[in-house]
Amino acid sequence: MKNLLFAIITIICFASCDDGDIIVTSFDFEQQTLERCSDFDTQYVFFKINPENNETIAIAFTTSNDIFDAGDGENEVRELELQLSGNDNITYRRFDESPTSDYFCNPIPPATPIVIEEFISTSGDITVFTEGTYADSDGIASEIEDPTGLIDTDGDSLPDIIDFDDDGDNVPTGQEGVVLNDDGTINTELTRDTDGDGIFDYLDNDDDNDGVLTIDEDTNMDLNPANDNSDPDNENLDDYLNPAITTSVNTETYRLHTYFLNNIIITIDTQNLDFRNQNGEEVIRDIRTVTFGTFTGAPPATFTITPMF
Ligand SMILES: [Ca+2]
Ligand SMILES: [Ca+2]
Ligand SMILES: [Ca+2]
Ligand SMILES: [Ca+2]
Repeated sequence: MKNLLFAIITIICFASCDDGDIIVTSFDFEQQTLERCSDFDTQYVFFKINPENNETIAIAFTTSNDIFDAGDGENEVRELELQLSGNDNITYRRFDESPTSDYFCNPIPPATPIVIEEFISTSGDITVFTEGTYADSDGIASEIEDPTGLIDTDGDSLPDIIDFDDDGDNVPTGQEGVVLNDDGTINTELTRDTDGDGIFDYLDNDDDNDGVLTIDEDTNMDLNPANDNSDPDNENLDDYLNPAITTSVNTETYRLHTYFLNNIIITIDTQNLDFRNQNGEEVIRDIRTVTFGTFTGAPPATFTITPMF
């Protein structure tokens, strides 16, 4: 990904200038932090403020895609190509004094500060790159759980690193007796293996090896086998951990799963911009691909899904 500044741009005057006049100006926001308004539905607004020159540049674009989701839970970079049009535009403004971020995050722009100069590009191509790190909340760090990121123990299409119920038995991994060493690796002595078959409970879909899958040892059928205790001699032992109880129901639904995208980085590239000033007399064209900015202020994104059984 290129990391160019935005941008030395040539103004070519029409009408108001003599033929052949070329004015070189600079929209230089390289040092400014990219900020974001979060109050809009499907329109995203990102902006930079240069308080020294009382100038700003903002991009607005609409997409039904959630740009804070890198994609399918496995690929950690996604490219989204969009085109500017109408209210989806890039606006450069110079003011009589520097605005604050409230200026952009208001559906109706405030009357002050006063706009002295404005250039808007309502055409051009933008590419939004979303990067991040997917993870679940099962207590095992992804690099420990599966450094390849490819293993899907229960075959529910969620890789183990984002699957909070790795064996698909409707008892979350975090409740299946995993014990970690100080370095985050799995303690093979203390991690629970109820039936002693060499498969830890969090990866074992028949934890007590009684021939009834844990997911089916759910007498009250609430998609939680960890609250069914029908053995009067072992009231504190869940049926799915009790080989003496083999009551079976037919469960064909996974419980709701949650995973996260952390360390989100949004990078916006632009190309083929075509700025016009208020009266349309000046045109600024920039066909190059340049980076509008990089945004790192997003909180982790949360995803919920019920995998197909
Ligand atoms: Ca899985
Ligand atoms: Ca997992
Ligand atoms: Ca299990
Ligand atoms: Ca049992």
